[in-house]
Amino acid sequence: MSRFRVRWSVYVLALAAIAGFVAHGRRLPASPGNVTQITIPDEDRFVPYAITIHVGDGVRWVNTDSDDHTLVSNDRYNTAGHHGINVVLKANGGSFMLKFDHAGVFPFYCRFHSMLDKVQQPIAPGPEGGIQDANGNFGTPMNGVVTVVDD
Ligand SMILES: [Cu+2]
Repeated sequence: MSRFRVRWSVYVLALAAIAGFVAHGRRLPASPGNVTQITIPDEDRFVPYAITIHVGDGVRWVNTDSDDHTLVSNDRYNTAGHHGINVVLKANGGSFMLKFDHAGVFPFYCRFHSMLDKVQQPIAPGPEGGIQDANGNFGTPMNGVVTVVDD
C-alpha cells in the first residue's frame, strides 16, 4: 500500500467518524419497534376498533376502501401525544403512520363519518353527512382508540 493510499484511507475513516457523530448528534428518529396495522375495510370503520401497543411501537392506518377517509386525533382525550393529527387517507391504499413515544390513550375518528358532540365524543354524523343504511339508521361513528402502555 502506498503512502498516498494509507493517507487517503485515514481521511475516509475520519469522514465516516464525523458523519456518524453528526447523525448521532441530530438524534435521527429511531424506527418504530412493532408496527400494528389498523385497516379501513370496504366500509366506514377502523378495524380493529381498539388496540394496545407498547411505548416505542408504531401504528399504521391503511385505507383499503374505495372512498377517502380521514384520521383525526380526538385531542380532548388524547394523552399519548401527536395532538393535531388531521390527515386524509386516500381511497385504495392511502396510509399514515405514527410512532408513540410515551404511554397514554390516542382516541381518533374520521371527520367524514363521525362528528364530535359538545363534550367531544364521536357521534354518528346524521343526515347531514352520514351513510344511511336500508333501515334509515346512520350507523356508528367511525372512530377507534390506541392505548400505549409502558413495558
Ligand atoms: Cu371515514
